[in-house]
Amino acid sequence: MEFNINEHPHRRFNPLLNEWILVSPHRAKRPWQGQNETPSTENSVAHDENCYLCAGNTRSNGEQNPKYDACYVFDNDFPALLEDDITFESKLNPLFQIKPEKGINRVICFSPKHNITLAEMDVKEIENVIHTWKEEYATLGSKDFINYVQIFENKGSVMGCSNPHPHGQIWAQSSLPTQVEKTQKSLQAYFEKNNTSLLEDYIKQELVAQERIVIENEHFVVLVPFWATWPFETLLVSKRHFGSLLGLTTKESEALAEAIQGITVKYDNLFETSFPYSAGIHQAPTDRIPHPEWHLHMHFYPPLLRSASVKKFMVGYEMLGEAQRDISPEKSAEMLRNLPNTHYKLTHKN
Ligand code: H2U
Repeated sequence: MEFNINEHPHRRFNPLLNEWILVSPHRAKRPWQGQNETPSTENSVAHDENCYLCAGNTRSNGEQNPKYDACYVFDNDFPALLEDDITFESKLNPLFQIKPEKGINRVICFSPKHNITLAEMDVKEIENVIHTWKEEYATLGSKDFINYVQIFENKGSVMGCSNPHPHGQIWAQSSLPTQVEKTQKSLQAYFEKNNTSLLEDYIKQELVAQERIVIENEHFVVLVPFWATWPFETLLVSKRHFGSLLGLTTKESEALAEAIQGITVKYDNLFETSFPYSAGIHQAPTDRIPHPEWHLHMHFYPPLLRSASVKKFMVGYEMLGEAQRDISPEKSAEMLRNLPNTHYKLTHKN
């Protein structure tokens, strides 16, 4: 039998994380009698008096939000990291390693409107979110104890999001977190060997192949990566090689907003639901060392597999062996690419 990439089980290599994943494209048709998620219900009110993120409301610690009219950022009232200086005596034992970690956690409300998400915001509003991310990256990253700034969004209760109000988080810290350190090592090794950016070389080949591209505009590409783990995972990459949000030109900020709007609209249109995901930006560390190997990109990791209520579980083999996917990245890309670019709520209104 000859190998058929759409039929036969195979493994693919993820050059960013330096690990393999198992692809079982023939398995997407299997019956499902397991858990069904409850698709998110619509929030009809633009201002919810019980929401701790809405403008003018009181948060759970008693502080009051200002009557903001665009983005609003505040220090997380329940931070995972603390800024305190602590003395620590390192006792070297390779099996019991410990290292104190300093950092700052921030919450960013994307809009005062409680009942929308990035998918329903216009390009100008998303550009404003990007501008806020950029400012936070610059301010937090300039602190001497902050060497990395992770910007991300958990969307939907299935992804652990605590509140439907459109918001994201920022965790800034003194160490490179594990996923970022792995990415950094891969980007660096590639750059040292080839003197080019791994992601620039990768998207050039993807643009020729045209098999996994979902959206392309003048400055950004959104694709289902060759090595995608989650069924509808996408990677958003700048065409030009630069390391962080600080490198964005005005035109590129606009193109990034368009790309974010484009992919989030397609996601919502896939199952005509507010599509859950965890998404975040990977960019250069802020450790005051030049990082020519870094290339700005954004990951979208959505959990849904075959409908608004059936998610992919990363359990058993994935926990003990390696990540596995059922639908091929090429099929997912085709499905996303063929979806309308107008949000289904707007289409249904007309
Ligand atoms: P998630 O929905 O992704 O959990 O993000 C919401 C964050 O908001 C969460 O980290 C913080 C939580 O600690 N939060 C506050 O800082 N103040 C509040 O009044 C409630 C929630």
